[in-house]
Amino acid sequence: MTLDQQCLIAMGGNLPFGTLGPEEILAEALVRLREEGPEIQAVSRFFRTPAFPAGAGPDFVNAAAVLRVALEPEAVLTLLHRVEAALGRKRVTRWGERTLDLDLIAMGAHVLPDRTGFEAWRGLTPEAQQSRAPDRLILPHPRLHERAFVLVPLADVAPDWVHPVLGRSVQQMLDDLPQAARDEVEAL
Ligand code: PH2
Ligand code: MG
Ligand code: MG
Repeated sequence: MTLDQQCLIAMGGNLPFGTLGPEEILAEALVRLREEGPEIQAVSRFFRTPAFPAGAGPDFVNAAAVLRVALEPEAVLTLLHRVEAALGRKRVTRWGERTLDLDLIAMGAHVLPDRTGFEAWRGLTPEAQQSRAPDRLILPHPRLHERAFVLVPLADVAPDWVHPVLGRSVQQMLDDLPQAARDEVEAL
């Protein structure tokens, strides 16, 4: 694995932490990330998005960032988890409410664990997605191309990044989504 990768990060949260609201938590997360070492090359606007699945809780604030790091993917994940924990993240329920979620969406054109593993996770039915979580890092994130709350912020910072398996750019994947899904993502 080559080092010095461009990492795409999705950021989100829908619960306060102490006196900080979701927007302030995301801003603080960027400060902490910078302190952890990565160069932050770009940060998107912040967006208000309805919780997915619908009715799962308060609206989220979502954003995206491009980091440059000389780390293995697992080490990037550890770093992201450290910043989440510092800002009140408790891992209780999957897809539940949270103060801060930092997801590693992609590292360059790497596919982890490999194409077959990626395709197995991408192909899960919605029911299986609810009940099964991968126990290892899958890259690119297997749901990224389905989610306006990921793609709209990413289009601010990396519209031309091409998905190494699907062969479509962020902007193309976003254009593939229904207009109604894109309209739900509102810049703050
Ligand atoms: N993250 C989730 C589950 N649902 N919904 C929105 N709108 N934004 C998110 O970031 C989000 C979500 C799991 O990480
Ligand atoms: Mg997430
Ligand atoms: Mg996460």
